Amino acid sequence: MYGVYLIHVAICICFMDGIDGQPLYEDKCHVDEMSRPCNEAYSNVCVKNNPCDNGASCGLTPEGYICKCPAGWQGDHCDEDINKCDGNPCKNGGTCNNNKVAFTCSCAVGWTGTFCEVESAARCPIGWDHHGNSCYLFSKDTQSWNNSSDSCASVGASLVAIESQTEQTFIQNRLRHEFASFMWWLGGNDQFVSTDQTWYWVQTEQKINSGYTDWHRKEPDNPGQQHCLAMRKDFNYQWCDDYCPELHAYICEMTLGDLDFIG
Ligand SMILES: [Ca+2]
Ligand SMILES: [Ca+2]
Repeated sequence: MYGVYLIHVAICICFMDGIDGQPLYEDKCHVDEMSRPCNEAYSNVCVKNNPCDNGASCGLTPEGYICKCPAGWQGDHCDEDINKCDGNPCKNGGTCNNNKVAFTCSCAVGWTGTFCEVESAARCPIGWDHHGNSCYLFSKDTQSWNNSSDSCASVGASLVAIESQTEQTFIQNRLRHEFASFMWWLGGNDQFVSTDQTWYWVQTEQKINSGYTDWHRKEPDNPGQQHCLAMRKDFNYQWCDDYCPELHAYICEMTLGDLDFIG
């Protein structure tokens, strides 16, 4: 029996070599004429009563067996799931999902790639126009300024704030070529912050006359009465004040950073 034991030990060390990158049994031991006892031991320990979970390799050792774990698993029996999301490998606000073999990243809008490290082109919702860092919706209906503002808010936007010549030019071109409405509400109001008739963009809460403006030369012409900002076709879509209850078309704007709801 002693002799058999020694043979067993020698061959089973051979199996240990096997689990370090080599096929377990065949390559290392099939030429060994004394391999049969170990072959039987392997069959009993690693095949009939396989102690290794999750597809791990099983090998014999002088002390018994050893499991070599596949990626994503750890522990003596490879039954402990390694948290692949430790330290959050997902960048730019991505969410890590700890799957069985590896992790995956659910990327925030505007990012893609395994680690959300690649910037992707953000998209505007269908029916909206993209310009610069914003999406624009040109209404097909007419409403009061307040209801127009509510309509924009209901789709996650606000009445447009025109803050540069390029934005004004973009909107003018769209209105000239594709829309018939005579007047359009913009997101300006001179009763928004206080009643002192200072014009503000409601979207940004910035003073309109401190930044870019494109007032028509005769406007605003009714301070104290016309509290809402609009653009008129016969003014070449320059700006004017108007009575807020008037029914006009309107333009909604949302910035691409607000597009959280688009997957
Ligand atoms: Ca804007
Ligand atoms: Ca006016």
